Amino acid sequence: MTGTPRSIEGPSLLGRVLSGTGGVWQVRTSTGEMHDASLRGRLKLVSDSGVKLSVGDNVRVIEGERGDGWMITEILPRTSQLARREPGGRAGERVVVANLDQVIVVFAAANPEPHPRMLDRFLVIAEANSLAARVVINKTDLADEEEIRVRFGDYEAAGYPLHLTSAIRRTGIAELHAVFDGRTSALSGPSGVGKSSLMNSLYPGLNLRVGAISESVNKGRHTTVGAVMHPLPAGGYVADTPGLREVGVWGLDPVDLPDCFPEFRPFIHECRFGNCSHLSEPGCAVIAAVQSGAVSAARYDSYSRLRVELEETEKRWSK
Ligand SMILES: Nc1nc2c(ncn2[C@@H]2O[C@H](COP(=O)(O)OP(=O)(O)OP(=O)(O)O)[C@@H](O)[C@H]2O)c(=O)[nH]1
Ligand SMILES: [Mg+2]
Ligand SMILES: [Zn+2]
Repeated sequence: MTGTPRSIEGPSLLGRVLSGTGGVWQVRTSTGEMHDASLRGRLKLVSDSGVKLSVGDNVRVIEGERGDGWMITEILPRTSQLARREPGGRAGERVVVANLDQVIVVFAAANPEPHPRMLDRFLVIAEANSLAARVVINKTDLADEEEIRVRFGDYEAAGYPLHLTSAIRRTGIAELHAVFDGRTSALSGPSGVGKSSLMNSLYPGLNLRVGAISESVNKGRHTTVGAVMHPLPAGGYVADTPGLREVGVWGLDPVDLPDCFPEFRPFIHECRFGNCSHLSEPGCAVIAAVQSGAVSAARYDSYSRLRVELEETEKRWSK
């Protein structure tokens, strides 16, 4: 519709925003070059009325004249986003990464001990943003494979692809190429589970920092460190998304929570009451499904805890 905007600066290039630091954005152009770019003044005005630039955005950039540096002149429409609702109801949302194809949630089979209730929170964030999600259990060298499969069987039953890997033994790594290559993925999971190690064994050139360093660096900081996207050699990107931890702060509307548990979906419209919270109402089809074993009691336990938490948050916000 708009075509390539022409101006005295010359034609624009398409690019992807990989990170942002204090008003300067690192943009990778379609030709593979990296440029530091700032938002053109006119776009800043537009962004006040809603569209805020985010890591992952596809943009047009031009090189300014007289050594002005590179400028972002246009933000292209998004196909998806990972966003949190801001406190204060309708005040808007903060986009953490734009144009994601999937969320990969990594947990360790041991060290740190996996908490499935925490895994559920990561998956809820993916579902709330309508993003496909997968589960990777790393450090399989530290536990028995059969036990791991039983332990995480609820996720396969709920429809999430489950991958078992050991970054150290390099098992299960090759099949991850089919998962990451050519797509934009957000990597999430607790600290120390081996996310960086996995990426390094998949893509040796990536050289992500492994070990406790990244954690200690982030410890004293109160500002949320933004997402950073890494281009992959076979095409695609992987985004490191710090802060993807506490589902409460994502500000989900409690009534949207049941739909964030895919295995509940066949039941949530079968309850006696249309506005059933699936916590304690008579004639609740979700509770009946838990009792019959059709839905995992552990996953339902996560649901009920989160539901209560989100109702509390909602009350605090509306004050
Ligand atoms: N036994 C075993 N140890 C692993 C494996 N993968 C990673 N580790 C170790 O686990 C520790 C943490 O690995 P990282 O890759 O830094 O973990 P991370 O998830 O990136 O952690 P953060 O960046 O803090 O979020 C390191 O000491 C790794 O050597 C594995 O498959 N098996
Ligand atoms: Mg790491
Ligand atoms: Zn119900």
